[in-house]
Amino acid sequence: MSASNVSIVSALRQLVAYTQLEDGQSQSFRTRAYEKAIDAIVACPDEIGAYSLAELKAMDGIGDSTARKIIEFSANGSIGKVERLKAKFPPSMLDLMRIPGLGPKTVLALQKHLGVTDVDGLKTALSKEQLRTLPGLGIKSEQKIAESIELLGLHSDATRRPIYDAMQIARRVMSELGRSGDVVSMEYAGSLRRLSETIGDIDILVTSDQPKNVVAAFLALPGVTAVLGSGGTKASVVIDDSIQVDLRVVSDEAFGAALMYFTGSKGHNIILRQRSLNRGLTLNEYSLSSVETGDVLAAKTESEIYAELGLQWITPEVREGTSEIAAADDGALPAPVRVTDIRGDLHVHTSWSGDGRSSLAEMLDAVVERGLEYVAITDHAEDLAINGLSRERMKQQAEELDMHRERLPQLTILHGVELNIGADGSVDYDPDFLEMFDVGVASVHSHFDLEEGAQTERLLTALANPAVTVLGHPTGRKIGRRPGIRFDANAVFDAAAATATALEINCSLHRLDLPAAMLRKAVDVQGVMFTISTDSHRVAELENIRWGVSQARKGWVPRERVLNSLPKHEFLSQIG
Ligand code: DGT
Ligand code: CA
Ligand code: CA
Ligand code: ZN
Repeated sequence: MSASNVSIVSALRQLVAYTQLEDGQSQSFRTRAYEKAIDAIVACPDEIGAYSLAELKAMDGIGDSTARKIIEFSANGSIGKVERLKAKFPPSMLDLMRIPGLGPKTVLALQKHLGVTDVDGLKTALSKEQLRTLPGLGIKSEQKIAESIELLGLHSDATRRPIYDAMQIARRVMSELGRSGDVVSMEYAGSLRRLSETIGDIDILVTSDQPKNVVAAFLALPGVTAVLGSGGTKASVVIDDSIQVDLRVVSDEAFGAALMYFTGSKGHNIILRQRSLNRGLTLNEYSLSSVETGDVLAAKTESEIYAELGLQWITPEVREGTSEIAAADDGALPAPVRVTDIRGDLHVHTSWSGDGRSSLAEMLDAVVERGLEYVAITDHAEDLAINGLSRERMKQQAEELDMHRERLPQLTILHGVELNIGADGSVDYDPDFLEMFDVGVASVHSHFDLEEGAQTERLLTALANPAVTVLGHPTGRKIGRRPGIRFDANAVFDAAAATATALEINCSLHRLDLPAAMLRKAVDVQGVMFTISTDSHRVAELENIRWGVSQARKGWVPRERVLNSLPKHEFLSQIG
């Protein structure tokens, strides 16, 4: 079986990183050649793993040396050059390169002069004030690096990966493994299925009557950099030196029981097992069965097992072992929001603003294709230095939208704008100009370091602005990269209710903002409404709606509190 495009691309990305280390610089003619090849492969609709050397070289953007490395990877699942460099530079040095302020040159110097090759070593060196002794570094850069580490949360647990990264790898592994003919069904479980923000390891569950073949295919996947263990029905590997993936193969009859067990959380499982015992039943990864007779009551699906325990099916996102089982018992767990409940997307960018990748027409067509009833086009307002639209451009966009309204009568197209909340809570343009918009999504894109009181005031001012319909990605966090602003949540949620401003649940896996714990608080404030919007910058990102829906579930948000689940006329009268 040849390697898929996604695997080839991630192998080339690794090659880029190691080449940067080898060269001690971020860019060289070699890294540029690899990156050009990556772009070419990403844009290529064919599976290039099956191409010959000549066919690869004939592709625009792929040169001789890169083509040879792709052939090597397709044949061996690894690239010799990368393997050689790994012997010199431990993979943990790549983690160091991800820390803002640490380029390849500094990471090399850390190894050469201090013997530091990982985050723990770096922290020790920082505490001994050794970085300032390195060539080209000083006290200032030492402080900067210490701050970066602090912000990234690397001090707490460097081994967990942001969900975005883990999801990419899980989907890649599953698409590769699915190509083996022996897989009947497949699902990711564990913290990934519960939509945790960071992932310790990826758990993948497969049903098959040929478990040995599935395990063999798993061990041979491209991108496997270590095998931690394997047996007849399970195996653990490391992918891209980056994250552990655990595989379990079970029979199709036991899929539900196994999926429940490996989804966890551990706390959820413990409470359910106790509940089973109280009823004379035993629950494990194979089945729910009678203690006395051993008869199997349920095993095939999760719903049957929950039903036998007198419970409604509990959506994985809330299985944290807190109060979800008690709530389900009382019928107090909200019915989970579904992707099909969403009738409109209220945060969509186009190539009108500099960071949008799809045209307005492409976006609108894709929205229609997805069966939405309404959409708000919300390109960036003028204060966002690189991407924002001037007043003139906004007026032009309004005219163009009229054209599309004629072209697409089945879709209600709203003219929106993504406003920037300034340090003082003010937004772009002036009140008269703002009146032209149907929807204003106001977001924090700057001044992340103000103290809590100032951030609260800032948000309260924005919420009080009549042009603001929705507070976009309210904390501004980027999971694993930026902690987001701190504010008095009670004050902000009360104000959201009082001003009828909806709180966004941003669907990007980098953001998932509001975070789940804050959603649960906001749900408790009567009158607060939510929007689930993709913040798409290209057509493909409209798909991300599923993550926002999942995040809403994790925050116990009831369907009727989701503004963009309302039928069109009701929705329009609400945003009036
Ligand atoms: P992670 O990997 O740290 O992000 O979090 P999880 O929840 O994916 O944890 P993991 O991979 O260790 O285990 C996956 C699931 O398997 C876990 O959520 C529940 C189940 N599980 C694992 N070990 C145990 C155990 O000792 N007892 C019980 N009841 N369940 C377990
Ligand atoms: Ca896990
Ligand atoms: Ca695991
Ligand atoms: Zn946006």
